[in-house]
Amino acid sequence: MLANPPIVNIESLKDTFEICDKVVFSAGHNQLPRVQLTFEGHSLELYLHGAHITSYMQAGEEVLWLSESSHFNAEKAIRGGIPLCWPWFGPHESRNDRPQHGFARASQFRVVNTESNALYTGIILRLDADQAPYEEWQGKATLEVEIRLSDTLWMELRTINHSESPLLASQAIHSYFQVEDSRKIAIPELTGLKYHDKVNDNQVTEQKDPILLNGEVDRVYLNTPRRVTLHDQISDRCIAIDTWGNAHFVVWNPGESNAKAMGDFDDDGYEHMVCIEPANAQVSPVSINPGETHRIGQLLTHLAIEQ
Ligand code: TA6
Repeated sequence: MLANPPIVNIESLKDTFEICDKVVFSAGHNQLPRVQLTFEGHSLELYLHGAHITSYMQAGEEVLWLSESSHFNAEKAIRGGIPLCWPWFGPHESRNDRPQHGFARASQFRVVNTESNALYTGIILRLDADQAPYEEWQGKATLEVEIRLSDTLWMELRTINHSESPLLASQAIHSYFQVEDSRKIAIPELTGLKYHDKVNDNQVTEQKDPILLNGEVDRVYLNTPRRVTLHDQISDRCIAIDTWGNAHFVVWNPGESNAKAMGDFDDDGYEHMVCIEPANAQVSPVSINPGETHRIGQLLTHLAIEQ
């Protein structure tokens, strides 16, 4: 949590950034500031807390999984939806007094711009460099998040290095996808790729057969293609995840015992979700030169199933 998160006045957000019924601000769970975007028959909900997307309804169908046990408090990340892991992914490399997955997902972003046009409804949010809660990150980097809703969901994380020296950062767009049964999904593009298996001492392993989520799965795939697809073999829905600026995809499902052990994770939630995350994991962080901007992003597209 930030040392002193900026106080947000929803009325002033409405006055400055609201756009008819396309971009609407309100008090969400626990009075956290919430934004709802709509574009034709599609809608999206996000919180300024973590610039965290909590719902993406594509033609009326929810694409993301959100835990009903999520805390929705200023100290913790919301469980589910699309948490943003920044400016590091995973445990901090040297400090055990730093939170897992960085500080952006438990920080309050400010709105920079909102947009409604014939192609999309969009919003840009920013976590300013002086908001960093840790001295080693004070004034170093800004995180700008842009989200565009149409019949797809386009989003990009931009890291701007304000410092005088190269900035090492790892990050992930930690999307929780909703599925009918996590044991009945396919991500065909992963077959044949090597991955770090975090459930087996980070051993580099090859994905010989189609992925099977049966128990805890926590993998950092290497040399990944720009697109992977998530096939729900029960509902027949297929989501394409097109990405840029990432060297890896992370695939995670906690399995039954880990889900039960997490207070903010529904006990049976593991049966209905899979995380597929474009990432730059710590195995190879990005180096951003002074004054430069690094971009990582994803485009989620609902693919009609070929009959
Ligand atoms: O992305 C996979 C992962 O790094 C797992 O190791 C697991 O820790 C997951 O993220 C969730 O982390 P969180 O801090 O949100 O509980």
